[in-house]
Amino acid sequence: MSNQVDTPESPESDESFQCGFAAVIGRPNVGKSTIMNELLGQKLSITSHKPQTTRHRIHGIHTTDAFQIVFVDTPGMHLGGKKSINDYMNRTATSAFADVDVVMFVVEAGRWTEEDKVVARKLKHLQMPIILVVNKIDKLNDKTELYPYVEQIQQEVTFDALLPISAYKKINLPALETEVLKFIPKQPAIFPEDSITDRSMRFLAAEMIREKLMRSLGDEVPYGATVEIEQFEFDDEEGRWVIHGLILVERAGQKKIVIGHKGSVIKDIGMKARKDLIAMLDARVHLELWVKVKENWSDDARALASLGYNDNI
Ligand SMILES: Nc1nc2c(ncn2[C@@H]2O[C@H](COP(=O)(O)OP(=O)(O)OP(=O)(O)O)[C@@H](O)[C@H]2O)c(=O)[nH]1
Ligand SMILES: [Mg+2]
Repeated sequence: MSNQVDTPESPESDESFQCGFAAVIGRPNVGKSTIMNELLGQKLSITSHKPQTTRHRIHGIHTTDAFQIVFVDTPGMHLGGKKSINDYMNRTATSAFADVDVVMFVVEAGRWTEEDKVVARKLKHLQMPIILVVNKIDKLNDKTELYPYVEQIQQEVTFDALLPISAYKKINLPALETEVLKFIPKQPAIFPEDSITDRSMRFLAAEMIREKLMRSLGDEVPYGATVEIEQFEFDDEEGRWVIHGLILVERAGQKKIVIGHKGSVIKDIGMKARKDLIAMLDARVHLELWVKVKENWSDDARALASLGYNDNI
């Protein structure tokens, strides 16, 4: 990572070394995953302009010679959805702050919604410190609007620090890191120096494909889609990764949309996903995608578990 400095001492031998967990919590679409990626200095968690992009908890590990922060990106807590997958996502987000050292409560500058209030209520009885991260300040024309906005939030949740930022315009990100570090205990690193996440390459590959579905398709279809990696192997002879991804949708009509006219949509999704996979694996990639209908997968607890929507991960 860019700010890593070579030092003869291993991080573990340094008594001032800090290591701990920081959960990134908030309603959908406030920019949680974008913030985590920016703090990590690399793209790990998928993002899109649609709410409910992140469906799983994912650790992003940032290690330097002075600290190791494990960011815990979470699905946006939301109201409205009544399916098993909505329960899974809300449960995953709520359980994410059980064992962390600090919570980053992310809100969107100028917008305080019913869903934000739900998150605030969940944070109210927490023992651990809370940093209120007001993201997307680049969207505010008049910065003085921040004062009444923060005052309104203050009535519903007590926080230990406040930081206005823009993940998109990279404003105040080093200050946010400094703020997080104030709450990270002194202890040796938990994960090896070169670990980036707790998730497998296979999981990240499925997520990259799902990101393209979120970004390329209209408003409804992405919510009925999930991705399973059926093959993930390195072909020594060809010197490339062979990845087979199965896109599951809930209805025949959705399958038609994902495939597109003469396969144009799925081809575009495949091209974009392949580009990300090449960057992630730093090798050539042969990607094949299929689409299959699996009715009601998002509201069927057993189907969800078999598709990796698993509380124990
Ligand atoms: N203008 C602006 N847009 C931002 C900023 N940060 C994130 N975004 C955009 O906001 C949208 C949502 O970002 P995500 O990072 O996917 O949001 P999230 O909170 O992880 O959303 P869920 O995973 O659905 O809970 C994307 O289109 C981002 O590019 C910011 O600082 N300014
Ligand atoms: Mg997200």
